[in-house]
Amino acid sequence: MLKDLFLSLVSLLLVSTLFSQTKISGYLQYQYRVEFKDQRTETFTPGTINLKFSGSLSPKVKWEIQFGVKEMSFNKFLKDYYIELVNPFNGISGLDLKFGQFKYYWSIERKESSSDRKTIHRSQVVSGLVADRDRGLEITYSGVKNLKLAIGFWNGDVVYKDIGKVSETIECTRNMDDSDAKKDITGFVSYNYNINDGNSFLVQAAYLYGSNGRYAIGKKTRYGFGVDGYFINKNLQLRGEFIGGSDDNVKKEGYYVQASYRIFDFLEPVLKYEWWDSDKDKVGKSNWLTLGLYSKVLDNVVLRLNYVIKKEKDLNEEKNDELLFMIQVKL
Ligand SMILES: [Ca+2]
Ligand SMILES: [Ca+2]
Repeated sequence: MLKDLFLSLVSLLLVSTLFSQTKISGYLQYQYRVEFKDQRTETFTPGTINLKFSGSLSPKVKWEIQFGVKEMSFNKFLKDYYIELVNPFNGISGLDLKFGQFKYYWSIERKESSSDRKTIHRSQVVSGLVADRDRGLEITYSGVKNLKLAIGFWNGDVVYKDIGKVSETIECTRNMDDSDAKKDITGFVSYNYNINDGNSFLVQAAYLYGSNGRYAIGKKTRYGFGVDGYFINKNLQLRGEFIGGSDDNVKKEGYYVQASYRIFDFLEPVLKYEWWDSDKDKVGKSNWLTLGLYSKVLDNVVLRLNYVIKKEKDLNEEKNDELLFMIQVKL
């Protein structure tokens, strides 16, 4: 039934494409992964296959729908759907309104496209404390030079993966029925400065306050705060994020720092260190060290090779290091 619905939607969009200015884009990923457990596993997996349809109804009204073609669960397959009003009010320039489901402004890593991400995995702290996509409304203001401000209101329902374990992260936040508990409210500020040609830095801060109605705990509060930034010097990129927060009385915290250097397009070594504590009052933290290569072979093709050393601090060490290779093609 879901497949039928999906196929009819895609055909509708393809037909409308023939008669309009709809743009189709997307990407495919293919991944080879070795997990060095007691029993070593080697797996080939199609990572993500995303198909995006977007267009403008007028210069001030844009829309986008994005499907994760491989995702068969309804909570995941419909990724983005939104309408964006660009400068809707004459006299206030730099003001945008966005309604629907999408990645709102919060962390650098969550907002950046997966083909620009230097490592294959997202950081644990970003996966653990920042919703992937959510349903709501975002107001953005970028009318002052170098500065961007955003506030948003979101459904805020969260489902966790590996709940209670040191590896706990957010499993999904999208396509969930609104529990009608109070909305999440987010605030975001970003300052971007070009020092000179090729040298720039960015600093950002974000805050979230809301509730998590999924666990029949409408009164349980949830909050998070984050600071992140990067410095780019032509080929060198240094960046980091710190995020802390809580879900009711469970306090969570983590950060990552990452350095990459582009020797040339084909060869960009990456080093990333991350630390994640899914429950500050319980023993156990997770430390990952990623040694990687990021390689932009052609404009549309990115190759990545990562070795991830995973340490479970203050717990029985688990054998779970990973070797990953991923090819990603942009359409
Ligand atoms: Ca802990
Ligand atoms: Ca380990």
